[in-house]
Amino acid sequence: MISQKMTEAINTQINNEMYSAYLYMAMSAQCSEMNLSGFAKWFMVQYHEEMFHAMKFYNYLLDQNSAPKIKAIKEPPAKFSDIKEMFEKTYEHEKGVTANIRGLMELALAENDYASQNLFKWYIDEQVEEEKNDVEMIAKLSMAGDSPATLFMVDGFVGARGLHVESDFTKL
Ligand code: OFO
Repeated sequence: MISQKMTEAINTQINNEMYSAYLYMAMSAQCSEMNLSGFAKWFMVQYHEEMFHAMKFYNYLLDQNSAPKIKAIKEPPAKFSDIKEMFEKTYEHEKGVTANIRGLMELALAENDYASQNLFKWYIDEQVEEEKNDVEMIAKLSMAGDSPATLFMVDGFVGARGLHVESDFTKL
């Protein structure tokens, strides 16, 4: 059993994760429009990862006999000036997500809620990976500069990213 305050905080984070998925779907759509299919795939994999994050929280609420509350998802920005800006925005967004997860952990610590602390530990580790990916991508794109040929090569490289999370949420 978790507190009402914790239920509400997790519900808010489900919505944040759904927004993350939506944001990366918007970025994937723009990459497809730009014929950068590798980056489009990278962001679509990220979309699935975010859906996984949302559904992991969702299932935790069900396991704790607390009702998930489905709220409206904010509209993401539709256009970005270029790929590098997308990753800079992604990095800023992920730093915000890290702060959200830390807030959840602080609440769990204040409430001596050990089960939620265990769950949030998984997200804390995940955020280290998420931010690292963005920093590496920004560095690669800085090295590529304005060269379309190099961007084409990087597009091929990032398109090799595979999906390593469960996307059938009936199995979580
Ligand atoms: Fe991108 O980590 Fe969830 O939101």
